[in-house]
Amino acid sequence: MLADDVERVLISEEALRAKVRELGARIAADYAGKNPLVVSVLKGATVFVADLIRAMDIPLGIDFIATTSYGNGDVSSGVVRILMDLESSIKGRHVLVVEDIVDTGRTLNYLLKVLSTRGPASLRLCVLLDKPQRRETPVKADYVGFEIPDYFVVGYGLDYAEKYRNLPFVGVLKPELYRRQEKEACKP
Ligand code: PRP
Ligand code: 7HP
Repeated sequence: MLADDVERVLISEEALRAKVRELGARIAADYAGKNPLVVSVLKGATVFVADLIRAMDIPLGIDFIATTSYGNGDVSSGVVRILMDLESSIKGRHVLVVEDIVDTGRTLNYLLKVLSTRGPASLRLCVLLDKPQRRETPVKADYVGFEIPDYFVVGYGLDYAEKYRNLPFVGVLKPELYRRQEKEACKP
């Protein structure tokens, strides 16, 4: 089973469900009458955003943008790129960027800068997980699900080498597996 690779569950399915419901209600109240555009950052945020928008009982639009910086491993390459851009214009729209995690801050610092140049009516950020100890570049999220310590976590959209995104909880991988996978990832 996929869950056997996890050393311990950091955030349970129940805790995720409760937090998403609470965030969705708060965000919906803040955006009432504004028809926001929810921008989901691929791929990690997909599971979170699918649950979050169903907890927001207001009219909204959704669009997707893909960035990459981590490649296949656990250490950021440091170079952020947009791999796939939004379909819609954000000019004059109330934009809410939804992301799974802010770690060093490089991805979101870059992405928010790019989006802010496109003339949105407002631009806010919602992240499920925040690892403040790892921050290298400033990023201020308007909505945060959970602050977590400096563990490499998987599940609920988050991957290690593209695996584990479909775990229904957020957990810490078994260290031996992590090391083995790192070696495997380094094989030519
Ligand atoms: C992950 C995550 C964030 C970013 C956070 O994306 O989804 O976008 O890393 O790290 P940072 O704060 O150090 O920049 P990744 O590039 O691994 O792509 P993915 O969402 O497709 O997994
Ligand atoms: C990116 C990322 N992906 C999965 N797990 C983590 O802990 C991560 N931090 N930054």
